[in-house]
This record gives sequence, C-alpha cells and structure tokens, in this order.
Amino acid sequence: MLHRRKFIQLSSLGAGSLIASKSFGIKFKNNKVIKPVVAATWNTGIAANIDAWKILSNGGRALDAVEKGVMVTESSINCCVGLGANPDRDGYVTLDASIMDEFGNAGAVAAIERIKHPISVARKVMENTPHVLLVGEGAQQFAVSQGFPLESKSLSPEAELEYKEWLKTSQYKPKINIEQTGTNPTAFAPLKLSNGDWNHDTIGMIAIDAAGNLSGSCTTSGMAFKMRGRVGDSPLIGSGLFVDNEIGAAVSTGLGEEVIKTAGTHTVVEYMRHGYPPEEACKAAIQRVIKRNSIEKAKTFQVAYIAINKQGIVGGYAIQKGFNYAVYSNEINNKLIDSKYLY
Ligand code: SD4
Repeated sequence: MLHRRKFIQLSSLGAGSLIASKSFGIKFKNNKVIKPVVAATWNTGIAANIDAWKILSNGGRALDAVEKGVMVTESSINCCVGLGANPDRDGYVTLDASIMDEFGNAGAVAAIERIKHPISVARKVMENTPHVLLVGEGAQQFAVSQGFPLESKSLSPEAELEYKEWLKTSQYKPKINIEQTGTNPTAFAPLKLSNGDWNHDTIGMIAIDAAGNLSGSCTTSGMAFKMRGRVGDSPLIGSGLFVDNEIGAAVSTGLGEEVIKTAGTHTVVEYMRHGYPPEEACKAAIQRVIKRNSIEKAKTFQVAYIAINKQGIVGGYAIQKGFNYAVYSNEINNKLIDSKYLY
C-alpha cells in the first residue's frame, strides 16, 4: 500500500489524478483515459510505432499492434534487432522475444536461430501450445512446424565486419546500451561506432487499444558477442516484459542480467499497482537495480524501462543519459522522448 508521505510526494510530482484504492487497484480521480496509445523503446520505435498505429487507429487489438510494430524492426537488416544484428561470440545470431496479451497470456522464444520474426513465433507459442517459453533448436523446430521459413545462416555485411573486428581481440566484455561517451571511453564505448544511429539491440513495445486493453512485446538479439547460449531478460516474463490488464504494462532494455535479478518489469507494474504513475514506477524499479550494485558499478551499464498505465499515461526512466522512447497517440504524433535518468 502506498504510504501517506510517499503519496503526498507523488502528488506533488504530478500524480494528482491517481489514488491508490484499498484493494491495490488504481482508480483515477478523473475518468479520462487516453487511448489508443503505443510506446516503443529507442529511436527505432518511431518506425515501429507507425505500423502499430495503423492497427490501433483502426480500432484494432493492442496485441496485433505490438506484434506488427516490432516486426518492422526485426525486418530491418541494418538494425540491431533480428537477423541483421551482431552474432554471439561463436558467430551465430541468436534471438529472444516475448509477447503478452490483455488476458495475461504469454509466449516467448529464446536463443532461436535463422528465424526472421521471433516475435510471431512467441505469439504462436502463446496461442498454439500449453507453454510459455521454447528455446534453441526446439523453438526453431516449432517455428518451422508453424510455417516460418528457415533463413540463411550468414551474417549481415555490417555484422560480419563488426564480428571480424571483435575477433581480433575476442575480449569477453559485452558492451551494451551505453549512449554517452562519459569520462572513461572504454567503459562507455558505444556498441555501434560508425553512424551513431543505434547502439542497442532491443525493441520493446507497449500499447493500449481503443477498447482500453493492454499488450506488450519485446524482441532482441541480446548482447553482441555474448557467450553462446546466453539468454537475456527480453524473453523472460516479468523481466523484459510484463502486462497486467488491470494495472499497466512495462518493457525493459539494457543489461538483461540486472533486469532479471530484480524481476524488472514485474516490479514496475507492481509499483503502478501501488499507485505510482508510470515514470515514478520505472524510476523506483531502476533504484532497485542501483541498490544491489555500487553506484560506480551501476554507472558502467544501462537499464531502462518504459511503462503505460490503464489511463494511457506513458513514462520511462533509465540509469544513464541517452535512453529515449517513441510515443504515438492522437495527442502525441509519434514523438521521440528523452527519458529521465539517474546519472
Ligand atoms: C539483453 N536487454 O539481452 C537485452 C539487451 C538490450 O538494447 O536491451 N539491448 O540483455
């Protein structure tokens, strides 16, 4: 339950339209709900939102929007997500994805290879199996059985170049989501040096549809040059993605190990259940990550969350400067928003 003093602080932070009910549900003082709304992580969220918005603005289901939206990013061979992304340290591109609908159904795949749209396989896991998560070869076999074509093993030209460069030293120091150059150029080196367009490898998307239902999706190639078999937060329900249609939805990006250890997105949604507005809920979950690390250590990696509540309000928070997310609604016409951050 939200303590009185904390609630007063939140109210002064602009949370005045929310009250926490005795049953932990959230009631809004005014009944205004902004819908539909879609939000997606990073600048790649702009293109993804456009396809999601086509569905939402036509009265479509949030689940369809969050699947179709992130498929745009998965298809882009010059991007960070999907088969065009950097491989693991043995040279294989392995992908993770998860999806959740308004009924709390969930599906996910991890370490899947040679499949262009892991998010759609995750949806098939949710809809056509009694399971939540399929991994590796089994996930690939399932995808093929569902009609997904097996794509080529070869790396994209850009990933090939980066991998060859990495092989020169083969240092096992995955760099992730560090957007600022900072004072220590090694620790803060961006993942992608050439055009600066992206230096992250995940897209997370959350949406509320015209019917007021929530869904979310998350898809990633994980860390570049990761250990073979490494799985991050993105396909783990409650870590990379969580949706509770009574409360809200959240997705994460950043160093997956830290998100997993704090059950990141479930934590965000639970803060919202206790009355925190989305931005404050994300901040509180980020503080949980900091709490189990020294500040010095936390300054060397990135974790970021975005969240949406039942009122259609979107917020985000990150450890480091440089995280952004795109929001599309009737009021906000697909705008990239710089996230607030701790350091
Ligand atoms: C992971 N969270 O596999 C993902 C990586 C990420 O932008 O978000 N990259 O740990």
